[in-house]
Amino acid sequence: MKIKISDLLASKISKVTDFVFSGQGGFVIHILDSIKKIKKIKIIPGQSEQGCSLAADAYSRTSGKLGVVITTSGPGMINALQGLACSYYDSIPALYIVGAPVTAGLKNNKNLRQLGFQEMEVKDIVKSFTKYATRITDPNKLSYEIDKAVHIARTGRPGPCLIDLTYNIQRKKVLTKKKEIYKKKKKKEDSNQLQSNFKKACELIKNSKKPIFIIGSGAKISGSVKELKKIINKFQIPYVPTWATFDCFDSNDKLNIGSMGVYATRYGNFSVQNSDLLVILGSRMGAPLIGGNAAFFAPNAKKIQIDIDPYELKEENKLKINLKINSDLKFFIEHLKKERNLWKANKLWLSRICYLKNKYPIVTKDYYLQKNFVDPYVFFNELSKLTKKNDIIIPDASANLVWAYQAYSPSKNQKMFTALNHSPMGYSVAAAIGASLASLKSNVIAIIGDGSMPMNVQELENIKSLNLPIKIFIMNNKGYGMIKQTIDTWTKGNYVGCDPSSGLSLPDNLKIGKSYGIKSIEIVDHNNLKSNIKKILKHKGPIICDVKIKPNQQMIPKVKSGRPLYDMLPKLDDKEIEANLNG
Ligand SMILES: Cc1ncc(C[n+]2csc(CCOP(=O)(O)OP(=O)(O)O)c2C)c(N)n1
Repeated sequence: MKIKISDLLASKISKVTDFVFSGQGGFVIHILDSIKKIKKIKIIPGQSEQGCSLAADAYSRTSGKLGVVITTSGPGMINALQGLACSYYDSIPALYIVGAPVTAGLKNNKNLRQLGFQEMEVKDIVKSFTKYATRITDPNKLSYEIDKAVHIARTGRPGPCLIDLTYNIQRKKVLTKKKEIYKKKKKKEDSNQLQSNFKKACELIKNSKKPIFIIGSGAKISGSVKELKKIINKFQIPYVPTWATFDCFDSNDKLNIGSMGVYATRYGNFSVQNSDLLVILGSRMGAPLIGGNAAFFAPNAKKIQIDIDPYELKEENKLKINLKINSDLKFFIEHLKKERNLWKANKLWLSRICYLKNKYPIVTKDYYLQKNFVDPYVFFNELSKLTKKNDIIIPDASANLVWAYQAYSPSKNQKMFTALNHSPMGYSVAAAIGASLASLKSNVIAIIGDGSMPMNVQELENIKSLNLPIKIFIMNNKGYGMIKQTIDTWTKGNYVGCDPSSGLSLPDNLKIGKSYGIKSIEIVDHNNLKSNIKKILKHKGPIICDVKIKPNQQMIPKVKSGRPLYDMLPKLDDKEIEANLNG
C-alpha cells in the first residue's frame, strides 16, 4: 500500500497534538491540505508566523502536548524564529515543519546565495537553538525523522526540533512497508556513581543547620513537584521557587521563602545569603538569580547542584559547586523519598525566615494611598485576590513582568509563566492564544507593557475571531519603564527611543482595541480598582484594559548593580543589613 508523504506527516502530527499553528505559503499547501482532512486537528492560522510560534510555545507549556508550527521557507520561517528561541531557551518541546523549495531548487554550492525562490539554509540558521534540525529529501526517511524529532523534543532536557521538508517530497507517495523505523535509544545511567552522589548529598543535608532547596524548572519538567512537596513538608525544609516554578507553590506556605534574585524580595535574598547549604534542583542559576558577581552569592553556603544537562554542570565561570550530580531530578527525588531522617528541622532557622518575610513585605499599606495613577504592586496584589481557580497568568517582558512576579500570589491551581530566558516583547498576547486553546474554560490573563503591546498587536484579530476568554492588561507607563530605570542608573537619564520625549511614539490602546472589535476600558487610579478588575474578569470573551501607571514607576526592591543580593535599592541602613545577615 502507498501513502502520500503529506498524509503520513499529518497522521504523525495527529498523535502528538490537537492544534497546529500555521502560516500559509506555496511550499506548505500539501501539508496543510492533509492536516485539514484530519478532523481531530484544528489549524490556527496566525496573523504572523511570529504569533504562531509564540502561541505554539504557550500551548505546549499549558497542555503538555507538543506545540506544532508549520511555516513556509524564507520569510515565514524567519518570522517564526522568535517562538522557536523561546522554546529552546526554556526547554519547551515543540515541532517545527518548514516547507522548503523543490529538491532541484536547492543549491549544491555553499558559496551560491540562493538557487530556488525563498530557498534558505534553515538548518544552519536554527542550529544553535534547536535540539535537532534536519532537511528531508528522501521520502522513505520521513516516518523515521518525524518519530526521531518528536522523541528528541520530549525526552531528556526538552526543546524544539525542526524538519525542513522539500516541496516535491511532500507530494510523493511511499510504500508503507518501505518506511524506515526509528528505534528509541535508552540512555544508560551509571547507577553506582549516582547512588554514591545521592548519598553524599543526603549527608550534607543532614549535617546542615540552614539548608534551602532552590527549585528550578527541572522540577516541573521532570514531573517531580508533587513528590518534592511531600519531602519538603515531611522534613520542614525551606525552599525558594525560581520564577519557573513560582506557580507550583503557595506563597503563604511558611516554608516558601519567596523569590530570590536581582528583581525579587528582600526576604528571599537575605535568607539565601544566610544559608549554609543550597540544594539546587534543576536550575541554571543565571545572573538574574544570583546577581552580577557570583563570588558574592551565598558565600557561606555549600552548594549541591542536580541537573540533567551535563553542560549546565560544566559551566565553571559562575558558582563554585561542591557536589555536582548529573541526573534526571526524578531519580534524586526517588532517593530522597526513601530517607527516614533527611533533616531535623531547625526551628531557629525557620523562624528567622518567617521574621524576614514579615519584616519586608513587597506590598505596603502606603502604596494604597497613591492618589493618581495605579500602583502596580497594589494592582497585582488585588488581581491575585480576584482571579479564579485554574486561571492562567502570562506576564510579558520588562518591568510589568517583575511587578507581576514580585506581587502576584498564584493559588487555586493557577498557572503562571512567560518566556523567562528569551523574553521577547509581545510574547504574552500571542502566547495567550495557545494557552487559551489548551484550556478553554479558564481565563487567560496577559500582562503587557504599553511599549511591548505593538510587537504582536496583529494577533488581537485572532483573539477576537476565536472569541477567546483572554483579558489583556496593558501596564501603561508611557514608554519603556525598565529601560528608563536602567538608563537612569548608567547614562544619567539620557533617554533614547524609550518614551515620547526621546522619539518613541506609542499608539492609543483604546482606539486599537476598538478597531479590532474588542471591548476596551481603562483604569486610571485606585478608585474602583477592585470593581473594575472584577468586571473585566467576569466579561465573557476577550477584553483589553489600559492601566495607567506613573511614567517613572520603579521596580522595588532591586539589587544594586554588581552588588550582593542583600544590597537592594532603596538602600537599607548598613546596621540593619548586618543584623539581617547574622541570623
Ligand atoms: C523583541 C524585543 N526587543 C527588545 C527587547 C529589549 N527590551 C526589553 S524590555 C524593553 C522595553 C519594554 O517596555 P514596556 O513593554 O513598555 O514595559 P515596561 O518596562 O514599561 O513595563 C525592551 C526594549 C526585548 N526584550 N524584546
